[in-house]
Amino acid sequence: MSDRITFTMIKPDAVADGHIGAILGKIAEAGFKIKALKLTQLTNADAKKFYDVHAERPFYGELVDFMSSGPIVAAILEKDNAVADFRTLIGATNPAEAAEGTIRKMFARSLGENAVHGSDSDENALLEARFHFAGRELF
Ligand code: 3AN
Repeated sequence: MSDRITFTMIKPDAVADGHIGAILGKIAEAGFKIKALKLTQLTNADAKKFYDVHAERPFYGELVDFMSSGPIVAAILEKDNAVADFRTLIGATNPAEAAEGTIRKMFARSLGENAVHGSDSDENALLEARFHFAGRELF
């Protein structure tokens, strides 16, 4: 399954703004099957671990504080070419640069509070999926 799954989070901004249903609708419309799904909240330590690859970036502290600031929706999604197709669906990191009709263009607040996460490789998709879900939560 490794080249057919990606991992996503609906971030605290989009959850607080009431966009869970609309975002899941866009994901389903685009042909992704939901393999796992939950509403949860990252602790500060969880967010630090999840974003460890960005530890040296200047926005790391801000990112960790934001990602642990409120509930998120975590999901594992399945589709052919899942990682690349999902990144196309969500759009550029900065919503100001995201294409019309993308999730970030429609729902993100800003570069830092950009509505959704999408894995950047098959390898990271598996690591991120395992970070958030136990085997028995996967369908
Ligand atoms: P993407 O989520 O599009 O893969 P990354 O991996 O470069 O983008 O960044 C991870 C997350 O860090 C982004 N989703 C965004 O929330 C945050 N981020 C990225 N660049 C900045 C920045 N310059 N200032 C604040 N937050 C940022």
